[in-house]
Amino acid sequence: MMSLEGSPEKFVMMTLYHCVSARSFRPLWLLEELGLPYSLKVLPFPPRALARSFLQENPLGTVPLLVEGDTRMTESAAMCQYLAARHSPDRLDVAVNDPDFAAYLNWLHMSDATLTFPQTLVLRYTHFEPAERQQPQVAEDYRRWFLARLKAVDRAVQQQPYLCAGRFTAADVAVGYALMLATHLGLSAQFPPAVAAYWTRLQQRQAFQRALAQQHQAALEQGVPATPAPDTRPAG
Ligand SMILES: N[C@@H](CCC(=O)N[C@@H](CS)C(=O)NCC(=O)O)C(=O)O
Repeated sequence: MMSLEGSPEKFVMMTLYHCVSARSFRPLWLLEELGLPYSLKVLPFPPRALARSFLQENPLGTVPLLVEGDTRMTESAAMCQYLAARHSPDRLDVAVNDPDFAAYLNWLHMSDATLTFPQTLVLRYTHFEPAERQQPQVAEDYRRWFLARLKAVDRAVQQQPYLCAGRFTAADVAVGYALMLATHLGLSAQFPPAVAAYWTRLQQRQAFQRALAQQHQAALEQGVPATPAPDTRPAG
């Protein structure tokens, strides 16, 4: 039995419910960074339509869902904070007494609320909705919204290789996923040079590469299409 560092707690295998390259890539990448054992369950996208039994696990029908014993989480940025604090104190988290603690939390929350959310509107109104419900103007407005909000990342990575604390943290994983999604949306050509270089640095990490390989292999083994969720298009 494995125990948490410095704790007599019994080891409980984590289960991550995931769709290929959806927001659940955040905890998947972080699990690989931490070298923790986990079970990966890959679902077709969107699970609410194509894996209806998943609604019993998560009534929202969304991924990620992280289960660790009685702990159940459905927010990807919170999972990054949880996994880093619980499983890698002083490595991928930022301690409460660190001068960059507030910046760290701000990046974690910004990763989804400010940098991923507008992109989901682009996806929905250019690709996921049927032709008669598509809204090119909404998509264009939120494309611009995202690129404007990216200025915060640009300013940070012009001055340092990672977002905060002078090192790679869970916040880089959370924000990195927003850049990954933007790449699927064809927006990476519009990244400012410092953001493009930062994104290249993140993709070069071995744990990032392993997370890509793991999701691909798990999808094949579990008979789920390996098409990235953001590249999925409704049938017909
Ligand atoms: N804020 C949540 C959003 C979760 C979410 O909406 N996930 C998307 C995939 S990226 C999903 O499962 N969509 C399927 C659906 O809405 O039915 C997070 O960061 O985890």
